[in-house]
Amino acid sequence: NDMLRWQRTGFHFQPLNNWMNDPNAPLYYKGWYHLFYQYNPSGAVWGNITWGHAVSRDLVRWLHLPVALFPDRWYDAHGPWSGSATVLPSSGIPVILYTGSTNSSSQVQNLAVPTDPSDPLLRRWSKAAANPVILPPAGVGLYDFRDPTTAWPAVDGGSWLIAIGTKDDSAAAHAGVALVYRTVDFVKYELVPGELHRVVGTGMWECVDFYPVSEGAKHVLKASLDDDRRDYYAIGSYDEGRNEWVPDDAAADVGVGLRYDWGNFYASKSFYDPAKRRRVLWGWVGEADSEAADVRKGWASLQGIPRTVELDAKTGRNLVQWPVEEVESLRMSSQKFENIKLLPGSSIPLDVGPATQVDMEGEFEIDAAAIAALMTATAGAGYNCSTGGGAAARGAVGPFGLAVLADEAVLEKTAVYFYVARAADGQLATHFCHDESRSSRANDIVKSVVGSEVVVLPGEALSVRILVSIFYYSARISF
Ligand code: DQQ
Repeated sequence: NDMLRWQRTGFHFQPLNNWMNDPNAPLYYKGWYHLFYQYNPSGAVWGNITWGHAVSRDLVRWLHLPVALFPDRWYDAHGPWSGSATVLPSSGIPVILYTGSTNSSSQVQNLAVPTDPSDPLLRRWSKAAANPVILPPAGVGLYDFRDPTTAWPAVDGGSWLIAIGTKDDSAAAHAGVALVYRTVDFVKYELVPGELHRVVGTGMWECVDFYPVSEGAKHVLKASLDDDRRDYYAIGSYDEGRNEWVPDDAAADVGVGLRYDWGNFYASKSFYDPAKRRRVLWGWVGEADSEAADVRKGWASLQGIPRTVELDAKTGRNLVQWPVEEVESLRMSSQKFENIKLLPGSSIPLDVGPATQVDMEGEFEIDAAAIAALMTATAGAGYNCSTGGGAAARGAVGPFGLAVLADEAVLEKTAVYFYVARAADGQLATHFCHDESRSSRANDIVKSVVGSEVVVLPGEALSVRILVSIFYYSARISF
């Protein structure tokens, strides 16, 4: 157990100990990136929620700071829950809006401002005397009204708009809904008539995120679906005058279409980084192993390495994400393996030597003859990562890729692979999947085989980037 307690991961952000969930209010201030997060200071399970706080110069190396928000008022007695920051252009100072789970567990929105804006580390926060600043409006469930977004400036040039997620269970709609509020001073708010968007059947929308891409030509709407604990986004057009966002493709609407990630990745939140003029995305990576194991090791969850996110110029229909470039500053040595020929059924060990963290880039070219043969074979019913038999089920062109975190005997391995198949329409479709079914020999772990189709243009090589974070033992953890 002592050994377990000292286990840490690399790459990803984690507090020194205990439980963490959603990323909150990411922001950039006076040369520092700030990350807040839902944090239980006294255990490795969800509860006693506060806002943990850490800062970084480069989004990679973090300095842990004291808890920023405690549940010390009636309006957040059961926890300062998730929220977002908005940096006001007039003063350059951020404000935070967060959900309070009140002393009766209803959900209200609260305002907090820096106590000392001259402190670049923003260590102390003052809760507004006017709190709570937003109560659930008529018709909205007291327990279904949470996670305010970052504000965006309205076209009137004077007011701000924010979105808040809820659900509508009337008339069996079970709809996820995003409502919009207008404010001038972040103290008084007005519900904007109508709804930004709703999708029937998707249930409660947690941690809504809403942001422009492609210089504002399109807007991304993201919701975290409480029902299935997954993040879904969609690309669409925003009309402020009508208070409406409409998806480009109704069949790929929020909650039914695109996902940021097929692994554990929930309650994500983005922010605009003015220093590098990019949008950066954070997401909570929950544990796949048991609560008992979390308690034994003394901590639970990570924030996945932050990603830059932008509209995929190639397709215009989806986002592309990449680990922030600063991650590359962690590279200490490198090795190249070239011209490796992968034959059917073969597996080739790559000796990367001893390392606790590995950042791999791979590129695959498929033998033209194999593709030609695939095209002349009878078209199948298509392929699906989750039902395709995983990394062990061999097809004509796939699975091929990388097996990481393998032990000497390859009894354990995590396979990350491509699979090229003919879709039902006869066209080639490339799938990118990962298979956790042999990622550990422990039997109390959720092991998934997941992935999706990826767009590949003719002549494009298949490239993959994998950050492997190997558990290491920390010599000392200070509390
Ligand atoms: N986690 C927070 C809520 C949010 C949920 C509570 C999402 O504000 O809806 O810890 O994981």
